[in-house]
Amino acid sequence: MLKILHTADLHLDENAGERWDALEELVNLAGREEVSALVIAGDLFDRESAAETMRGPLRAVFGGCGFQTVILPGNHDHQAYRSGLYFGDNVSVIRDWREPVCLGDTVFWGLPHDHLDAPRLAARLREMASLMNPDQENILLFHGELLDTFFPRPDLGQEGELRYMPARLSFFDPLPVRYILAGHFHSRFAAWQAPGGSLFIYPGSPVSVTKRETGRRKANLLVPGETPREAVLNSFHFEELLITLDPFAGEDPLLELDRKLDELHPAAGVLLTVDGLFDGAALNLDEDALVSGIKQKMARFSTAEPSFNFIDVRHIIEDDLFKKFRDALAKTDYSLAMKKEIEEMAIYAFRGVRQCS
Ligand SMILES: [Mn+2]
Repeated sequence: MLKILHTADLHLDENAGERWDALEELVNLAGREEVSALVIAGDLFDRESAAETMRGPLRAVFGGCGFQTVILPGNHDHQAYRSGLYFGDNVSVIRDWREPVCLGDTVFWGLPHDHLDAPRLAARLREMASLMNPDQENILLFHGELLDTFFPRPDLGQEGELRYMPARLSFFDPLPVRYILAGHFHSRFAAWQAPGGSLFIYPGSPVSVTKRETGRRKANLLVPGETPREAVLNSFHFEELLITLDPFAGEDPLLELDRKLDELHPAAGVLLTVDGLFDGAALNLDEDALVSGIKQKMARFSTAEPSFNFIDVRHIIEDDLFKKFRDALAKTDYSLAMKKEIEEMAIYAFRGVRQCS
């Protein structure tokens, strides 16, 4: 078998430069790892028109490589691969399920875009199995949904409600293949052993396309004889960050934010939510100053979308009645955690009283 780098769902788009950067990272990684093949298991392009404008520059990216790129059309980009189109030297497109791509003694089969329901897909795979020589190393490229395991629908990317190529792991049993290199599921790297022994692998998108695709992105590095390796990429990816302010913490929330931001990769797109309550008087910080402080800290990330749900409750903490309540609470035997919870409830209750009056 060959050494292979497997990815899918780049969704290249003229308006999303980070996806192009991810493609270049993958090509560089494939070169460094000296793979024989880069497999793109569907949705290289977000749509046909993106393929039209990007085919030119792509030729240069793929053309200079010492490996073969094997592309499977997906549900987003299947119209981009009309016969006769040139994607670069060393690029093969699987346009027909009966016509595999052979590299050395490895045979790459694929199911290009089709509208198959589950029974017809199972039948198609049985037909494909009859064309395969079990004495050869056969690898299947597949772009579609695996029904065996539950994925929340948004984890697929932007697919609406339609099921695309719905497969069960058992559908692949008739095929004499060791690996099923798949695409369509964006969220994360995931692999399953099919009952017949083949391994089904979703690498996850190599660059975040939607905000559901959080965390460092990966690709699948298949080294002959080894279990598939998760190659962690430096590509753009979303990260969710939640900071809940505590009105009695005493620490400047901007310091906590700094600490959490330091743990993120510089290419992260930060989805920050700051909620909770704070005592602006104790911190010498009003809501305006807190917002501009947060924005300043976030400036080092190219994509930062803060959501501000916090409230300065200094007027309540300084309220005489609230102070009396806190003193009384302090003298009780409640645990610290319970006292904190009661204090917070009391602040919310005091806010309600003030708003009503
Ligand atoms: Mn797809």
